[in-house]
Amino acid sequence: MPAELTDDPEKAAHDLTEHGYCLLECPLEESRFRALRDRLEQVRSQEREDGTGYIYDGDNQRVFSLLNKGIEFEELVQEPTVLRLMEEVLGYNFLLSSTHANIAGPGGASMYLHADQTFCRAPWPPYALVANSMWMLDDFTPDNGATRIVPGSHRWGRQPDYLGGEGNHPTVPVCAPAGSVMVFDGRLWHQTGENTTEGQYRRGILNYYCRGYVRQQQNFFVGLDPAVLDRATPRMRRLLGWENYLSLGMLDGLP
Ligand SMILES: O=C(O)CCC(=O)C(=O)O
Repeated sequence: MPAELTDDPEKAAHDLTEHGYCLLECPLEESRFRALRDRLEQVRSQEREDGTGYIYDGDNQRVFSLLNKGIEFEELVQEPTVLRLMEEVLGYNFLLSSTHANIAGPGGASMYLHADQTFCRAPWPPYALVANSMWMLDDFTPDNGATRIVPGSHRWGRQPDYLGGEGNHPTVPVCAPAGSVMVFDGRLWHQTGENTTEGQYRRGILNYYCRGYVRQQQNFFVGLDPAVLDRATPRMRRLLGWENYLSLGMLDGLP
């Protein structure tokens, strides 16, 4: 029985432990969701037009460093329902690791099967080091490149054995209406699906988090627009890594 779309945080937390992922009904008001989608669309098409767009595997596109590209994205990485789930998985003072969009374009190829914590060599500890959230800005369907997963793989404690053929392990698509959020354990094997449609773009935003002692994917200390830091809430500063984690991240000793 796969995870079911829910607005109940306890059911979501249960699915996340049991299945390695859960599906939340859109926690945003309609107007906020529309503003988010519109802003991503503006950035996506602007980067395509001015030649800075990262286009790959056919007509797929990544839009990196979203925090520097719109206030809507700052709010999104702090969405409380998702943060509560992240805290359950990643514990005290977890961090934002990166935020970017992945758009599966018509004819776009699938991504290789992977888990998000493959930076850590096996054997993995019996808990997740990272966790991800996929904000679905369009309906995710089997045809337009919905994220595909290997159910139960978060319990296997390792990445796919590519030489042993596990890169082709059977997967299932995670389908849900636009606005839904899939939160998933960093050990879950997954990939972007192939987009076999003629004209549909599958837009998703990946807000990725890590334990407080794991290196972030994005280097906010070097690359963050200073204006974002100037207006950052205490919670945002903590997510970005501006606060210490126990004895890590000290300045002149502990605060
Ligand atoms: O776009 C997706 O469905 C998944 C993307 C992904 O797995 C990744 O960027 O690591």
